[in-house]
Amino acid sequence: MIPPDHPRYRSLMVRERLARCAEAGVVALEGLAAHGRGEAFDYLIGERTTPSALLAARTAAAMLLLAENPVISVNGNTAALAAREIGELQRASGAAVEVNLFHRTEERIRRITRLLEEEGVVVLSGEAERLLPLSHDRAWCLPQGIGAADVVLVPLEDGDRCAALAAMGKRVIVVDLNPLSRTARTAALTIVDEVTRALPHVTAACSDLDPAEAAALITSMDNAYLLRTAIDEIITRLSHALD
Ligand code: PTJ
Repeated sequence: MIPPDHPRYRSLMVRERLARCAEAGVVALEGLAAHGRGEAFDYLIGERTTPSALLAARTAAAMLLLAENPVISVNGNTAALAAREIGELQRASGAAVEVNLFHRTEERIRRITRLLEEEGVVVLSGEAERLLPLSHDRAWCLPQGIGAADVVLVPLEDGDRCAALAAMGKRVIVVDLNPLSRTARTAALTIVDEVTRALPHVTAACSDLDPAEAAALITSMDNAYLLRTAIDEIITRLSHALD
């Protein structure tokens, strides 16, 4: 039992949830290691949404709203951490939701789908096909989902699928706490923020952006600037660490 007055209560509760979801076959064991890397970067950015991450979240909303076929791609970690937030974003943006896994088994797809549906997410179903030029199982996706998407939001992604999607002409938005990752540098837009903090900002912006602001955000989008700003935040925090 984790005492609520523990200074790292929230972080410990999140770890406990992920451990339970790993036992239930939703989160891959490798997903626990991926979470640890995310935690380390979150510590470095101060466990808060930075102004540049907020700008990225609003730009992501603009991209989703102006897309013809937006799709949110969900893996085990994202489902375990943010099923409710995915449902809220789906309702605000009109995006389709598809489960796409690195450590893919039909059983995990079923369990993750059930977890998402319990939180009100409408999950695409159908016959997946090997549509992406990748040697691993993230290549499997639905022709009417990621296959037909023009904009794909992928929280906690690994870089090569991001590159494959971009090479197919799709605009990829990622949520990744690591501004140095290949994924972050390959995406059209990177939100350097923790997924449960980032998604509600995207959802809120879907409701309050007017068309002129949405168009302006897309015109001025600059992923290199967003990544540089995130790295500058980390450098500033580190340089004041012992003040
Ligand atoms: O469920 P599966 O089978 O699709 O597998 C999912 C994992 C996460 C195991 C798989 O996609 C993977 O190995 O991912 P990577 O390559 O480790 O990348 C995950 C990225 O997400 C890392 O750069 C982490 O820093 C980042 N990350 C981890 N937790 C969070 C996060 N970013 C935002 N919010 C988090 N909570």
